[in-house]
Amino acid sequence: MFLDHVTLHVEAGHGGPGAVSFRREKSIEMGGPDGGDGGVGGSVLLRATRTLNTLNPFRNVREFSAGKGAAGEGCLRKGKAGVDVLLEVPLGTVIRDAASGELLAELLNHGQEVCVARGGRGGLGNNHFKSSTNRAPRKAQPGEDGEIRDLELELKLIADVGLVGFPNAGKSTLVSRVSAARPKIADYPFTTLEPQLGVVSLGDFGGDELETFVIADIPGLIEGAADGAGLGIQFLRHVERTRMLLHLVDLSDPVQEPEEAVRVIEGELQAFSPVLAAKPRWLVANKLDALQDEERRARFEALCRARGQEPLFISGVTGEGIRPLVFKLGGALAEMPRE
Ligand SMILES: Nc1nc2c(ncn2[C@@H]2O[C@H](COP(=O)(O)OP(=O)(O)OP(=O)(O)O)[C@@H](O)[C@H]2O)c(=O)[nH]1
Ligand SMILES: [Mg+2]
Repeated sequence: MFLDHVTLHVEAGHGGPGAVSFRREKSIEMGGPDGGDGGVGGSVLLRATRTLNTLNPFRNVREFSAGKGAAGEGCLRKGKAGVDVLLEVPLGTVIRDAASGELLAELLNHGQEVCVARGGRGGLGNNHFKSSTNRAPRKAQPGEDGEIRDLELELKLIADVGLVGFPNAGKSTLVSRVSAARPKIADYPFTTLEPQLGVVSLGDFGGDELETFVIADIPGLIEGAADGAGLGIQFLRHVERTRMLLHLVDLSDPVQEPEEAVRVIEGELQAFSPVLAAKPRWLVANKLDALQDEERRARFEALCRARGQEPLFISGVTGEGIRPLVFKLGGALAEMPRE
């Protein structure tokens, strides 16, 4: 399974101590104070990146410490800042303080960054402590502690691909084939009552392991769903932010014609939101293994060609056509902008 929740321990770096030092010049045996300040400690930062879809990078390592600030030196030289720790997390990561539950950030955009543990300030060097009464202060500050905290990271996945279709079209079967998600599958309509997400890794299909996308399984739609028939269309909001839709058509259905399936689902999508209906949407014919009527295949092909789409045939049960579909999706998503 993929990791969508993790607790991390982060420690920012201690600030470096300020220096106690005095100027040395040829003519003066002991000049004024010139101790530089300590360097600031390194911070721990989280940055959202679109190249991740899970919190799996934190499976084994969950403790991170940033570098200490260096001590200040003579001649007013400031100590070097400690090295920051920058951790990459997927888009949709919600970050809370584990102790207080306080929401620290929700990282939604690529490159968005948040500092979760600030490095300690460097101590002031003795140069800051001279006064009219004390021209040779031997005092300098120690550096301050860096912040230390436990963080709760929770991933609210943003699906890339939404699955739509009639009940029983095989949406959940497909999701269980391509991801580690295990939605309930049964031969009656409305088996799926709540949206479920699965992470698809191209690595599982012989491709690049780092290439992943998220697929959303939602309940089936029927004619009149917009008016409340079946489970209605409210759950379509869960695929509103996806980048594209797959419309699964059961090609083995002896009653439902493919043209009809397309017309009904398109109508319901349109009724929910024209924006959703305008998203890129591919027709995918499922249950190829159980296809009785070869004429259906030809009609489905014609439907696809009329839309300028390559016909896609799969069987969620035998796995036929699934691997090419996954690669085709991966390739298309790589070209599509994210919101
Ligand atoms: N023969 C065959 N049966 C399939 C295939 N894919 C799914 N099924 C069967 O179709 C039935 C419905 O599958 P689900 O995956 O639950 O369908 P769904 O679209 O998620 O249905 P809802 O959740 O009710 O909307 C199950 O009995 C599956 O075993 C396929 O490729 N071939
Ligand atoms: Mg289902």
